[in-house]
Amino acid sequence: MAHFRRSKPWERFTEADVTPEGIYLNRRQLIRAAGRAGVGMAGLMIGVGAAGCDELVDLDAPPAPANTPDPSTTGTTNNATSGGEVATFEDVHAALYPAPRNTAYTVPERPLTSVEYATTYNNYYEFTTTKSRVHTRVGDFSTRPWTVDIGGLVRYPQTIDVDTLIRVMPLEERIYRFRCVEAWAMTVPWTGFPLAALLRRVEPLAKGRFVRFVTASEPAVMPGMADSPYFPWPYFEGLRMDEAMHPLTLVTTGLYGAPLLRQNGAPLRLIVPWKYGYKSIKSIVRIEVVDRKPETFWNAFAPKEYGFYSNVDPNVPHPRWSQAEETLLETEERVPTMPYNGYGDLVAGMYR
Ligand SMILES: Nc1nc2c(c(=O)[nH]1)N[C@H]1C(S)=C(S)[C@@H](COP(=O)(O)O)O[C@H]1N2
Ligand SMILES: [Mo]
Repeated sequence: MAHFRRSKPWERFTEADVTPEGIYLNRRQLIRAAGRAGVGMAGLMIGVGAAGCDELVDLDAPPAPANTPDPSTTGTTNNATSGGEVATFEDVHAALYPAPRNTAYTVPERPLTSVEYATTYNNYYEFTTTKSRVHTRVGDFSTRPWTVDIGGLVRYPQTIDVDTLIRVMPLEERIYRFRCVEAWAMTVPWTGFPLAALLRRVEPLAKGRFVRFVTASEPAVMPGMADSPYFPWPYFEGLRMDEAMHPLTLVTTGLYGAPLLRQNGAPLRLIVPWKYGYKSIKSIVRIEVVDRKPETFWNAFAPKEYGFYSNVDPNVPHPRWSQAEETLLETEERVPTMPYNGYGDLVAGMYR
């Protein structure tokens, strides 16, 4: 990421560091949102003008697909504008979505799974093990304010406010296949940024060989934690450094052109599309660079059933069921499972 000023420390990753790389890509949305909300552009446009900002086009891009506003984000404000104007982060988010689509990542052979299915059929055991009920149980879980700790073996460990992060990182939209180990699959557009872009900013040290991730642990508002006390809470996951740095590995902030809903892992989750879905950890509060292969939630719980790498593989059955086929959510079509979930061209080289 040559455009990051790497000589400057992570401590600059603040409001004042909302630089063109984070903003100018989304300028048309910013302008639209400013018009809607009556927000002055001066503050939102901090930093713009320095680079690549000469084309004011496409002001009338189509609106985002319908999505339900997330009441957990209501009412909090931030200082995204200057001159006494205060935008809520909802305004800021409205300005960031939909993010520009990266057409390098599309799924031509499968239908998109509707937002209704993707937001009402969920795995999120902190809330319940019943997929169709997760979205009814997230009501007391607040995703603001929210900070993410990024540390371990990095040069610039940092605790960062999620809204600062979302504004600074280069958001884009990608359509990915998503394959749960339970043999259902969906295809949806995620919004996010490559984990590599974030890791480069904190500069992993040479001895950092793996990255571990931890989910929020709020038993008072996550009823599934008490319902299933035999799980090794909080949820935690890990990737090898090359997997973490792979361009497919997306820190995800949105789904279907809108901020993530809580049932999908708001405010921030991982998407690792060539691995079984449980690697795609939700509501991340900590990212840590470590020197040894970290333990993972599902491997700790059932080591014979869930490994660390968990790459999608039709030829390796789960001990209790086949992985040769999968069922597409919504259409219920049965299709053959693809090695690496169809991303073998891009990732198989990491496993030779
Ligand atoms: N913290 C946390 N992350 C999680 C899970 C979970 O239970 N808790 N479930 C995983 C599993 S098994 C899957 S298939 C996906 C489901 O993501 P979705 O509900 O957005 O489809 O989230 C993954 N991330
Ligand atoms: Mo899953």
